[in-house]
Amino acid sequence: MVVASPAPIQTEKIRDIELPIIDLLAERSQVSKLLVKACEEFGFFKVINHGIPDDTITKIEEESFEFFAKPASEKQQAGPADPYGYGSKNIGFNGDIGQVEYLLLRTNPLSISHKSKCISNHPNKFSFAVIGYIEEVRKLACQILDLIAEGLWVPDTPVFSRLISDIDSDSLLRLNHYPPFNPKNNGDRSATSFYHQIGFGEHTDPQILTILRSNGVQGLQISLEEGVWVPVSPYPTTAFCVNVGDLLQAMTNGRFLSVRHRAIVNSHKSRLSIAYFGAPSLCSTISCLPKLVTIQKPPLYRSFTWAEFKRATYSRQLGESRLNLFSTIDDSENGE
Ligand code: GA4
Repeated sequence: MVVASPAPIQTEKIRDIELPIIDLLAERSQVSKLLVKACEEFGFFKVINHGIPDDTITKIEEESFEFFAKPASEKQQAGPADPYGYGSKNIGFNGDIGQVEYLLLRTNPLSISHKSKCISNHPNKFSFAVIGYIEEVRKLACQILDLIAEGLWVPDTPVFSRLISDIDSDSLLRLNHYPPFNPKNNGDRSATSFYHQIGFGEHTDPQILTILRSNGVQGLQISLEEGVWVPVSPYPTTAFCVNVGDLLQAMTNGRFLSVRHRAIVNSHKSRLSIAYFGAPSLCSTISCLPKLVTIQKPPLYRSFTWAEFKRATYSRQLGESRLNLFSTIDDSENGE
């Protein structure tokens, strides 16, 4: 969910914290343990030695910058975001306002080849860079999910990765461009806009796992405690930032945290972030893993399909009907 207006900065606390940095080349059982701990304590962590070639990252970054550098009228040809395609300022269909422009794409290669015709003057080059990146990042997401399953001692190791490897997976790729923001040039000196400018309002990611790459410019903040925002350092710049999504929180029966986060615009530099959202197919049923349900820890969530949950999350933002998929079993039995 994205919240429309952020609380003024005076009432917010900004605290520094170091997210765990996990070396994927370290000893396997050690890596699994560290991943589980990070998902439980922070819902966010960074991975290094991830094996994604520099060239794959450079190519997609170059294509992204080339697109965002185009005149507005040309970029509009890839929009409006329906929700896929080019969007500017509006997040979601008619959601809240953020100082961001973006391209939201399905990860299906056919869809990318098709969409790239209105995105780039060299569509083959663009789709080659994007498809290549998605393939690498999806493999990384699967590797992390398998390690997490091992760390949880779940007997069926591919229980999470299978969902995002599905041919009909609803995974997404989002290229975000946050232009620099100069407070002096901003006529509106209200408390919020004077001190910081929201690029993307606070929300949790509804999918399973998000893999984020940024161009070394600070902007991401996470909130582990109500009203306390923690800036995530962009270092090491070679790392990928990974976060637990709502579905992984539900599947782990609340053991893992899907943490609220937001993006702040930097006053000096353009920030580019590339987010891969690993999701199951729309018809997949999501349930708490039996291994994580005990008498002491009864299921916190009822089973639901990704389509149901996605619709509820998106429509909540539009202010439409609210399906309470995160209601407890007790609540639903009480008809609440
Ligand atoms: C947050 C994660 C992904 O960026 C996203 C976003 C989506 C959108 O931009 O269309 C949402 C947001 C995200 C959650 C609440 C709804 C939907 C904007 C919004 C207001 C692509 C996603 O899947 O959910």
